[in-house]
Amino acid sequence: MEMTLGNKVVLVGTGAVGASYAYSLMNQGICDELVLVDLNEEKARGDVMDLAHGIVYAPSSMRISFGTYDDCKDAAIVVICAGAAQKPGETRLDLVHKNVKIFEHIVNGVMSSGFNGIFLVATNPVDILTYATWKFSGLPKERVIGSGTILDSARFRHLLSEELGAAPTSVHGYIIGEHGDSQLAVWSGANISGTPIADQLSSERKEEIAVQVRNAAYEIIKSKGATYYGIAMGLARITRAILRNEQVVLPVGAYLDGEYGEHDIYVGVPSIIHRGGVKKVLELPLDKSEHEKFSKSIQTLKEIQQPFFS
Ligand code: 6V0
Repeated sequence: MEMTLGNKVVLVGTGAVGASYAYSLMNQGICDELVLVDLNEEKARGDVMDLAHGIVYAPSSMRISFGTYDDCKDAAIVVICAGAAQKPGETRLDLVHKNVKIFEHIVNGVMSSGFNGIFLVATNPVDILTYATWKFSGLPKERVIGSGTILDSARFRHLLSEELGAAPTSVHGYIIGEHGDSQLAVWSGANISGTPIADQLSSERKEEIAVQVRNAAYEIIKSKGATYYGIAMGLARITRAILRNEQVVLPVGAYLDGEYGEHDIYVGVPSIIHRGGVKKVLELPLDKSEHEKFSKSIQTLKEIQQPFFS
């Protein structure tokens, strides 16, 4: 059966991340119709009202309503930001038990509607939960996408932009691997206008930047309890790339089926995004140490994933 087109988005989970994502969609005029679903009906209904009052000042109109899983039937994208959030001191991987259970319920609910679009997953641990969404949904791997390292790569580019005094859009570099502690910065490919960045920074400075990227979430959570604006913009960027068939390269959580010599795992890697989801996973020419770190990151994820999906 042909996948669902159109540009209706259903958001499951209107907590801090979900509500910020909805706000970004509205501000950027990305879709015509947005439906909010949450276990906490009252909160979602409040968000619908609050957001609806902003539409008159948005770049284009957007129908926004409260809904249920039945509304996913003709949705182009279902975005999942629902679940338990990371508590101070808790790693993203600590969340796995709670959230796999929640996801089984949500994905089954969405699929029962007859949904035949694209899933976009943000809930942590995002790599494992993207894999869980793929398994529970039975959809083709290209149509299940995780936020992967979209946020980590944005944090990396932000820090590099400050370091080099150039706009983050002109500074290119990727964080790949787990959206979590085993991620790595691909220094070998980081560049400003094609000029390698690695040569311009000392080893110590590079390590400091990579650590700052890795610890950003912990730092923000410590100061204000949660992180949401950065990821919301990242999710909106992926949504726009899908709905407008942009064929743009973004670091998302994509399924590896032989790329980088790895199999059966969702992980953050640069990928071409189009209307059908992930069009192609790009294989960065990693140096030896990067390759080792990437394999290690995948191993870390597999050890957590295997007990659930062996
Ligand atoms: P939050 O503010 O607690 O919101 C979670 C929402 O999920 C709440 O509104 C709940 O009512 C709702 N919810 C819980 N269970 C269900 C269910 N079964 N069905 C429907 N709704 C449900 O959390 P917050 O919005 O801060 O974070 C959401 C998730 O995003 C967490 O797992 C975070 O760790 C994760 N993040 C992911 C990032 C990424 O880069 N991928 C970045 C930041 C946060």
